Amino acid sequence: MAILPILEVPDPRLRRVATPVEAMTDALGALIADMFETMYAAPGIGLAAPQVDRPIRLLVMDLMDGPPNGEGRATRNPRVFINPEILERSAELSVYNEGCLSVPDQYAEVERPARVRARWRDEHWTLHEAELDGLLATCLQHELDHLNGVLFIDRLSRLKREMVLKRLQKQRQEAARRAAA
Ligand code: K1U
Ligand code: ZN
Repeated sequence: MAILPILEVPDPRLRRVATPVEAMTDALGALIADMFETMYAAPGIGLAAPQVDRPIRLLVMDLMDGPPNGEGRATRNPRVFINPEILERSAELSVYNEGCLSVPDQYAEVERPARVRARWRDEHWTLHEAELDGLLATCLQHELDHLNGVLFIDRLSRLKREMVLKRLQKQRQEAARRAAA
């Protein structure tokens, strides 16, 4: 297993539209394992294959909403989505303060449909169809955007997007200054 480098804005590779996955293979299984290791190390709750420079329609997620362990704490609940599609979106919207591993340490409120009906395959190539809500719906929409070359900052007003990118630039400059000192 390996931790993969995560592409960051403004890398043009984040803007590619990803291609469908044809079949489950050993190589795909190895990529899924690497993506989970990368996501947990970041840390994050989701990761799309284009973020690690694999422009295919695959994403992984873990909202740590598994059954509580003996101490009553949340446990890992890894989920794999291959070729995910959104079939229906609710008219009702919800707002979540989203982050993105490709826009490091920047958070902003994004409005999206509160519920979606989605279809996807898992790592056993089993087909699923379900209505999702809450953070699962928000995170799936965020990750599916990555498969279409869209970032959460594209869904902000121009003013808010510029503020986020300016903050990121400042943070990068400070990190470079500290590294040079
Ligand atoms: O796609 C990504 O870049 C991952 C992103 C997923 C996401 C977060 C919030 C709303 C929608 C989608 C992240 O995981 S950002 C980091 C984050 O949210 C987090 C990190 C540590 C603990 C808990 C959350
Ligand atoms: Zn993201």
